[in-house]
Amino acid sequence: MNVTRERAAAVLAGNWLGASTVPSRSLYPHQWSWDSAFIAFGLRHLSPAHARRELRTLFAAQWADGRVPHIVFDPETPPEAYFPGPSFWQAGRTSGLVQPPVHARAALAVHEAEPDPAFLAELYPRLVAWHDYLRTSRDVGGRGLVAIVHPWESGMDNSPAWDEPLTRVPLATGFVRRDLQHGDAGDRPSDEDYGRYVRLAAAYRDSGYTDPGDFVVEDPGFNALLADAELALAGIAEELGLPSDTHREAAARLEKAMQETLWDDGFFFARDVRTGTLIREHTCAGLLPLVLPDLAVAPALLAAATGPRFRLGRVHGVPSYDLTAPGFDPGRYWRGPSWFNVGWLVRQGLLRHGEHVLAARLKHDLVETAAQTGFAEYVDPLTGAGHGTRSFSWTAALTVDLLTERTCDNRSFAPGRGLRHPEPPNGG
Ligand code: 2M8
Repeated sequence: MNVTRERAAAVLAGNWLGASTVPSRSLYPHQWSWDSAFIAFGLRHLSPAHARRELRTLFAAQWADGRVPHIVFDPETPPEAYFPGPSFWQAGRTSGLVQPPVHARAALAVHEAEPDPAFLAELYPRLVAWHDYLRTSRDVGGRGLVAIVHPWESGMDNSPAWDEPLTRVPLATGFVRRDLQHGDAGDRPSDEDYGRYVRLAAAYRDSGYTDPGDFVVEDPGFNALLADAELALAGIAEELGLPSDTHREAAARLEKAMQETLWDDGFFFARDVRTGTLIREHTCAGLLPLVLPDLAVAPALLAAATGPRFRLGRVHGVPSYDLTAPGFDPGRYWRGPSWFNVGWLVRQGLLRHGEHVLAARLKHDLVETAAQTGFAEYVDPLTGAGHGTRSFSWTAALTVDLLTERTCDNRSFAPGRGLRHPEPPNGG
């Protein structure tokens, strides 16, 4: 097996908790929602049973209202290992926020690696309920788009696009950040941002996780991934011999609403629902609609991706923020560095729009950079230097996916190192 693929597989084995994978043993010692989906894309090539187990564990924590929580806490990890932990959320063993819905695409991909209709049949109604929750409870703006109610829900926590809506949120004090014990402060969100995140999450919690509150934003990344997830759900329905039209129609409606509401001046921007205005920051979320194969504005969006703001193909990965903006910071979290999940998604988009040369260049860069940085959480787009934590699960998993073409190699996945349940029961 390729050495990089072997090293990536070892990272995943080391981060396997027994029924799911932690994004990082140190910085993120629980299960995260969209991380698990990206992890499943890699695990499916190494052990489809573990990939199925990863997604089943996440969906076992789904709420009755259909939401899939953004964190599922590991009961055996000490409470002080991560803040905010279960006692903050007061929601049993989960948080009450969500993350981008990449799970249907992951479930279909796992099935493609090793067909398992029973797995698809089990997940399908759960995925439908998840998407229904988003489409109904989260259409706060009433325009057919999903709104996020906390920066953490975007998965791009401290994106500069959230600065303006966050000014309405007062700062919380009196809590202890745990992340700074594991990460360089210059790579992480500022104390001020963190104070607002905590205040906002506490207010949502105190409303019983129902009142959207002060931060209500329609994010192009989140909505594009939901539209893509509806297309994946159509694929799952077809595999199960069920009608798929409703899912394709849902995807088309989302795409149309995004086009009418969030597209302006050659780019997709987030919309602040509370003020009704577009937030004119060019972030990588605005490139994610490229994953949609029928996107009418794809040529213009590709021009934005390869233009001076993102310089796709001429920098490392896909910068999380406009390279020409005064606030661009190559090392700080979602304010400039390139993240591997975004690069992997944009590559999918390039392939869907026939940009094979650029897709190949991006793939080569992602794999090389992941290997050279020890599977860093994110990298400086200008130098390729690693930032954040290392041995980061989705970096490793997506590297495995990029290095594998539809094969499964069970021998290459060998979790060990004090794991509680190394093998999934009943074949996962
Ligand atoms: C980061 O978010 C968490 C909060 O959810 C944090 O900063 O503590 C983000 O990069 C998010 O996208 C990711 O899912 C999570 C775990 O990797 O870390």
